[in-house]
Amino acid sequence: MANQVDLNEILTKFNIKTKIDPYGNGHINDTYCTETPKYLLQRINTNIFRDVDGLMENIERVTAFLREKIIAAGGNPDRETLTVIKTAEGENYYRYDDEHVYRVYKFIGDTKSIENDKTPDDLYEAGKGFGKFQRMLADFPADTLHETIADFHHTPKRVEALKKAIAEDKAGRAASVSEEIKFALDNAVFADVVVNGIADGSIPLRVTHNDTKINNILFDIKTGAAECVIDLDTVMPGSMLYDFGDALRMGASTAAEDETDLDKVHFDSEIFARFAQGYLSEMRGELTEAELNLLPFSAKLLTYECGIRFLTDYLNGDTYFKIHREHHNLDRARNQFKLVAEMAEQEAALCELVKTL
Ligand code: ADP
Ligand code: GN1
Ligand code: MG
Repeated sequence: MANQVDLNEILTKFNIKTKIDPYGNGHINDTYCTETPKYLLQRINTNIFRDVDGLMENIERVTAFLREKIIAAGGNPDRETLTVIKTAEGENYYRYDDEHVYRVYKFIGDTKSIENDKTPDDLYEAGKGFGKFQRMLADFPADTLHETIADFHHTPKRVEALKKAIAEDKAGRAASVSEEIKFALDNAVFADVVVNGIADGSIPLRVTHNDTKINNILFDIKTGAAECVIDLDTVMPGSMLYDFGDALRMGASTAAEDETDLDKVHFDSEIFARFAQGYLSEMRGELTEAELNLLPFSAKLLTYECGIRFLTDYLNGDTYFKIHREHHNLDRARNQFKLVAEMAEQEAALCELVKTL
C-alpha cells in the first residue's frame, strides 16, 4: 500500500521538504499535494502502466513540445502545460520499489477541476481546451510515442475482454448481471466502426490524449477558461474521435459517473453542442469528412466502451479501477449504459446539429 511508504522520504529525492496530503479524484494513480511550495506528487499505477520509462519519456517530450508552442503564442508554459520536476539525480521519476514509483509536477494553482457541477459554458471551454491540445500536437511525430497501454481504445478487443470475463466469471457475479451483459453484447455491433476507419485510412491517426474526462482539464478560477490539459499518461497515437467522444461521456451527462439513481442520468444535447462548438473552433480546419460525420457516434462509442470496461472489471473482481464501495463498478456500468441508450436515440438529431456548426 502506498501509505506504508514515507512520502516525506520520497519528496527528499526531489529536494522537496514540506507537508503532504492526498489530493484529487482519479481512478488510476494516487495523487498528493504538498503545502508550500505546492507540488503535485503522484504514485504511478505500475499494475496498469508497465513501462514507466516509456510513459515518462512520452510525457517529457510532449510537454517540451507544447512548451515551445505556448511560448511562441505568447502564453505561460508553466500554467498551460504540465512541468515534470526532476529528482536530485536528474531522473524524471523515482522508483522506491516496483510498486512504489513516483513523479512530481509543478502544481498549477488558481485553477479548479470540474467533477460534476458544470455548465454548458464550461463544456465550451473544455472543447476548446482539448481541441487546442490536439491542434498544438498536430505536427508532433505520432509514431515516435510509446504505446503506454496497448489497444487502449480498440473497442472490439474490449468486447473480447468482456466475453472472457463472462466466461471465467472470477468473482461469481455473471448470473446477477445478465441484463447488463445482454445490453453490452447486443450493442457490440457498432464496436468496430472507428478501428475499421483507421484500418481503411478514412480516419487518420493523430496524437491524442485518450482520457479526456472533464476532470483531466484545469480551468482558470477567474476566467473559467480551460488552462491546462493534465493526466497525460495515455497520450499516444489515436483517433480524435476517442478524445471527442470520451469528453462527452462524462461532460454531457446530467449526473455523476457513478450516480445510482438512473432517473437523474441523462445525455444533455445542449452540452454536446457547446462542447462541439468549442472543439471545432480549434480543430474545424483539420478534420476529415468521416471524422465530422462520426462526432455524435463517438460519444456513444466511448461511453459504451467505458461501460463495458466497468462491467468487465466488476466481473473480474474489481482489479483495475479504484472502487469506494462494493458494487461501484456495476453502478458505473449501469450509469454508462443508460447514457448509451439516450445517445442512440438522439444520434440522428445530433448529426443534423453538427452540420449547422
Ligand atoms: P488520475 O490518473 O488518477 O486520474 P490525474 O493526473 O488526473 O490522476 O490527477 C488527479 C487530480 O489531481 C486531477 O483531476 C486534478 O484535480 C489534480 N491535478 C493533477 N495534476 C495537477 C497539477 N499539475 N496541478 C494542479 N492539480 C493537478
Ligand atoms: C480512468 O485516470 P482517470 O481517472 O482520469 C481511465 C479512463 C476511464 C476513466 C473512467 C488509464 O481515468 O480510461 O475512461 O477512468 N484511465 C485509464 O472514469 O484507464
Ligand atoms: Mg485523471
